Amino acid sequence: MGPTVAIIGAGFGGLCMAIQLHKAGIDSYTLFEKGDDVGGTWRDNTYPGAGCDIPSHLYSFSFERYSSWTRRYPGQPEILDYLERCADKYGLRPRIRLNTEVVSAAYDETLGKWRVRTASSTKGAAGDAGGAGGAEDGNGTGDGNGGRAAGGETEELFDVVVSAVGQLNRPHLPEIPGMSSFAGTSFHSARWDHSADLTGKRVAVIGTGSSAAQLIPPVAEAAGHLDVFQRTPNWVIPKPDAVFNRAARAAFHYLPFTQRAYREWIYRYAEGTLYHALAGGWSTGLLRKRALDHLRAQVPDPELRAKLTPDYPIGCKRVVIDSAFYPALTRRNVDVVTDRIVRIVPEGVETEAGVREADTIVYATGFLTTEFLVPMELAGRQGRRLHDEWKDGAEAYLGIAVPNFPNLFLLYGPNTNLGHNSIVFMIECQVRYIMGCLPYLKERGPMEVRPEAMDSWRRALERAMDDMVWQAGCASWYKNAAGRVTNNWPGSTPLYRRLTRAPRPAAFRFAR
Ligand code: N01
Repeated sequence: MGPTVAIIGAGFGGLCMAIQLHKAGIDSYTLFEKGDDVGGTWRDNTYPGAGCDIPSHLYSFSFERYSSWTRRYPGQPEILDYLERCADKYGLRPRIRLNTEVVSAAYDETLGKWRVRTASSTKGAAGDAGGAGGAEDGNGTGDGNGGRAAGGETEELFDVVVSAVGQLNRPHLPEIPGMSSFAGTSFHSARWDHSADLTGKRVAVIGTGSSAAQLIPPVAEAAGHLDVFQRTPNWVIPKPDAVFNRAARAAFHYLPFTQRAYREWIYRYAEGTLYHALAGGWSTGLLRKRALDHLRAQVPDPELRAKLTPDYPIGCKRVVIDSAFYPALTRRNVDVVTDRIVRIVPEGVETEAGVREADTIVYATGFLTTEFLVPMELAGRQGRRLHDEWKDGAEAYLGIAVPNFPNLFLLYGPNTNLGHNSIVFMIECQVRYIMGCLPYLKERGPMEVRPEAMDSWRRALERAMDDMVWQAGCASWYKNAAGRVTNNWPGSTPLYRRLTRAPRPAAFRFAR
């Protein structure tokens, strides 16, 4: 009998953790999922055109290669299908509790265990409301708090808690006056309202990040007229998508080395070209040139091109990887609006230059990214609240462990996001590390990272951050209100793999 493990969230992270526990013969885990199925972000984001701008073979588990990917860059349905297959193949379903939200977890020092409280969540896949219409000035829907049953909480004891809630799970609605006065339909990109028929309608899309870039082409095609409200232009590089023909798929299937070699090649390519650019290195100029060439090739109109040309260092915000976005913006039924939005009115969006009428407003305005593990309440030793410990910004040793919170492990935690490679790689590193901790737990009891280890980790991160492009020159979802980069990993992925190869006992305090 292994330790009892509570895993929170059934996306890539939670499923990976469950699979590795299962493979190790530890079936004493429970995977809590507040939505009504597995898949995490790939269950929530169903907007038209949703997909991944990281190649399929890299954006999947290294231990669960899938030879049937239909294209180089997978669409959302295909990724969701992959994750569902993984859950089925490894027999995880009986241990997954759907529609069950972890409300709080408190460490009981006497027992050396976590008291995990759950409540049944009631609405929809994402566990919260869908539309933006009822949200007055951005404070209402999409904060991940909805859907919790009143009362009816259950408490269970676990040795270990693994949070796998991700960084991009809570939609951000902007604070624009008058949002609830809008007479049409409105919703966030991650809570797509599939009952809204956009055919021939006047549509407004607010935001031009990666989600907007993916949904704008199909929306532009369906809509009568589309206004794209751009506050800041993004750097965009091409996405060389391609369908895998039968020969390629047969090669991946029957000659596994071809799949391994392909995966290794794209991994090294992403690492080599993009990481050095983010670190202000030799490839910055090349990447910038590639983006500007892409813009020039796809947008002939110099006035529109000027609007779309960023004036901050490339990589400072997440680079958009897309080849259909710019052509959609050049369509005759699409306007790129750069006038500042003043308010939402019943007829549409009012800017400094006047009202733009709309039947539907899509808020492609990103996520609440720097408030990690919200809205859960976690309490460690002496009842210390995790959110108090993190009041100046979330942080964790290796992005995984937090002082005073024994046997709590984080997947895709603070400072482990990438702007240049596959997050699945990072998750696998973290899961391997946590698996490496379990034998210590068995022999020496609950383990907790030492404050000194956290301090030296923080100093190393700060030193590495100095080189990175995210620090200055732009606002982004990578930074908290105080300007501290809480989300991104400033090193290379081979370095992270090395650092997380195995736990260093000297970095931890053990109960015995
Ligand atoms: O969100 P974003 P996203 N008024 O935060 C604008 C991942 N992802 O959902 O730049 C007007 O990037 C905001 O403007 P500005 C990926 O990591 C991956 O698109 O702040 N505009 C911006 O244009 C990505 O980075 C895939 O000035 C307002 C937009 O809204 C992350 O998810 C696919 C505003 C928000 O962009 C988030 O992407 C999709 C306001 N008040 C997403 N507030 C893959 O393919 C915000 N904006 C892997």
